[in-house]
Amino acid sequence: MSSQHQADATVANPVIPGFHPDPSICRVGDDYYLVCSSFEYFPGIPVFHSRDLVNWSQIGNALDRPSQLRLPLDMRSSGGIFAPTLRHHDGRFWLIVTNVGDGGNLLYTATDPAGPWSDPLRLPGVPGIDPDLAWDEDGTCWCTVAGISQVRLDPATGETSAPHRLWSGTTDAMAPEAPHLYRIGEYWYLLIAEGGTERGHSVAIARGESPSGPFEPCPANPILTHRGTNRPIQNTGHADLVQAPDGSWCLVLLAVRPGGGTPGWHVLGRETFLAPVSWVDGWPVVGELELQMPAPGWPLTPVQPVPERDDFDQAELHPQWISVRERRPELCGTKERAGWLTLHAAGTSLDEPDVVFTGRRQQHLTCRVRALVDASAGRGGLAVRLDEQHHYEIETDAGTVKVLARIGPLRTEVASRPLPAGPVVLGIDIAPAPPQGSRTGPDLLSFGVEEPDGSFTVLGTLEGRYLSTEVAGGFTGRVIGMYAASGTVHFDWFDYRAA
Ligand code: 6LW
Repeated sequence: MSSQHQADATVANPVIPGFHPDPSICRVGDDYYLVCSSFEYFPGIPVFHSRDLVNWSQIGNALDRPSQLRLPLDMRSSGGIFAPTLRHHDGRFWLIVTNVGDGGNLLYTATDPAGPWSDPLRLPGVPGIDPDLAWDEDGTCWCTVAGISQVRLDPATGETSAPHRLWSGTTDAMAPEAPHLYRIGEYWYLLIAEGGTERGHSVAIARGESPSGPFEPCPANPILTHRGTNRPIQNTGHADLVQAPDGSWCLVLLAVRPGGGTPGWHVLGRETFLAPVSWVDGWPVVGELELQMPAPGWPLTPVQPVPERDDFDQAELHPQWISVRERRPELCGTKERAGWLTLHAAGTSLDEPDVVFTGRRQQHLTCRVRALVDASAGRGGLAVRLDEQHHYEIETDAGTVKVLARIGPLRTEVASRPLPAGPVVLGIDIAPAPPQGSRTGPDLLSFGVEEPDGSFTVLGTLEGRYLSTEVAGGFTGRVIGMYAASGTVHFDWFDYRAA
């Protein structure tokens, strides 16, 4: 790692691209740690580290054992892990989160945020989603949830006081949620999101002298929203405040990058952005939120990018890889055939909740994916997945290769071609759609095979809007990966390149 200072350069937003919503951040000395929601995917809650708030690397997933994360098969996609809060207190990291598929709010602790994290302490008395943790000067722990309500929490036992209402946010604004409570200077600040997690999303704040209220709303609320603007970054909300290395302040927040014409479709899910904050009269003022922002005044600490190609030559999978609902070692792993990822089918297709699928988030609007697949003992391939009802795939069973699409209730075979025996390189190319007026979709996805001479033959090209949140609904984003639909399928390598 090298250190550098780029006085007149810019840095890119989002700082963590792809499906990384509901960021929560904490600072410990010179280190920053950040977590995101993970919904139906296992392992859950990606954990990132940074020294500069701009360059982040994933150091693990907090919930990587079945005893920590239960995602039942009857739980729909976009259920599961919602909106964690990460804090450091009393020499330990604390992670509080709602698992809507497993009974509600859960509390975990760790001494190292890379793990291992504890098994969960269940919190039946915490009355809603988006739980926050804050400790006052007396050591009392306050847990604040969407609504906005609060309980006193004993983090050792999980016991809570009766809930009381703190604030309902701006009059008539929908969905007051994502509360975070901070002591900054002489006030307690209650930061929330409101307006819903779609185009109306916004960030508002109130302050008071006590962590349990009363709170006075900021006269300038919302302190951040891009609603009704033509800015490329939309749905701005669900934020967390943090002090920067130079003592100034920043927000991490979620937002999206819609593409195409009307109404605009975002395909990568809700991503993590960074915005500068200044203080005026004891209120935070959020600076410009841009795709390219002026480089901060503190030194930048670049991180090693994740290698483009994973050769599956390690016993453990890199933390970027996520599976649907569970990852049973006997069905998914690199130990059975050295240097290959082996998948054994459970469900019969990506339509099923128990599909054996392992993928990574699509993080770039333009990207190229290739994988060497041996399906001599089964059927499977590469898929772009939004949920069970919205996915495209290229699938081989040794004798043939097919392009398949599932959009809502419809399933269709887009193309089919015979294949010679032996492993085959399957591929997906994704790029923004050329503009063709207001109904242009966000992007095009081309599925094909690599020929022995290295050229790429496209078998089918599909429109990307059907794999967008505006069409599919839910809270996630695209995940691109490998799956087995029948028998056993081996993958020698998987290569993802941003273009
Ligand atoms: C989360 C809520 C939200 O619980 O979306 O955008 C919900 N904000 O705070 C799911 O991520």
